[in-house]
Amino acid sequence: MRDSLSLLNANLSESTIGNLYLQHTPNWAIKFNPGSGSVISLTTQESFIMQTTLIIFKPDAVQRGLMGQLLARFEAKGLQVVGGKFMQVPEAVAKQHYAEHDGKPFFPNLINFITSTPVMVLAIRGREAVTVCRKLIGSTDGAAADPGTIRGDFGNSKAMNLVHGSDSPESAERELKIWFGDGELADYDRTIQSWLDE
Ligand code: RTP
Ligand code: MG
Repeated sequence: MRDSLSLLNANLSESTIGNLYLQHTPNWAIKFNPGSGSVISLTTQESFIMQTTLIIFKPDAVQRGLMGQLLARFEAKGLQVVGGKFMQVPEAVAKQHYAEHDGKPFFPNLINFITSTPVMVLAIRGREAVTVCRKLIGSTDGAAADPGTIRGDFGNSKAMNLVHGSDSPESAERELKIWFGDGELADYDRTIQSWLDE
């Protein structure tokens, strides 16, 4: 193991997953317990693509009293809430968030909708969280969304589709900066983490 570790020493970078500390190269991750310093595993990096994504429970979810049921789906999947705020969305923030849709016919209605009632904004972290959350949410139009997804199970509308989720890691990075300031995301350990991300 020592030889392997010294071979990997060049290009090491550091990150954490819950209570586990990682050093990794683009191809390999060394996972060890920071308390004892003991190595837990040496695995390919693909297993450990941790991401944080932006989720919004939209006004229809708030009005319909669905926030608890929706959050339960993300928690049941093993994802970690690392940020949250319940807020009335300023028009400027709505326009910044949905800037890619500016000029489309549905844009004015979208801005009216998202600013009509407070929303719950969440930062959700986990392995492949961007893609995983988009799958949990389902396709844009509730009428077309698969049963088992949030939009497939709770709605039948394209405009009022309950939940927003970032559509790529780049979007997640951009959107998280819009909704959360420095220090507003919480890095904390979950003792259950090692049972969830193997
Ligand atoms: P979101 O950004 O809210 O997670 O939704 P999405 O990726 O599934 O869909 P997107 O194409 O980004 O559209 C953003 C939101 O605009 C509303 N919309 N209305 N009437 C229409 O044709 C139409 N198309 C989109 C939806 O509320 C959609 O979620
Ligand atoms: Mg979108």
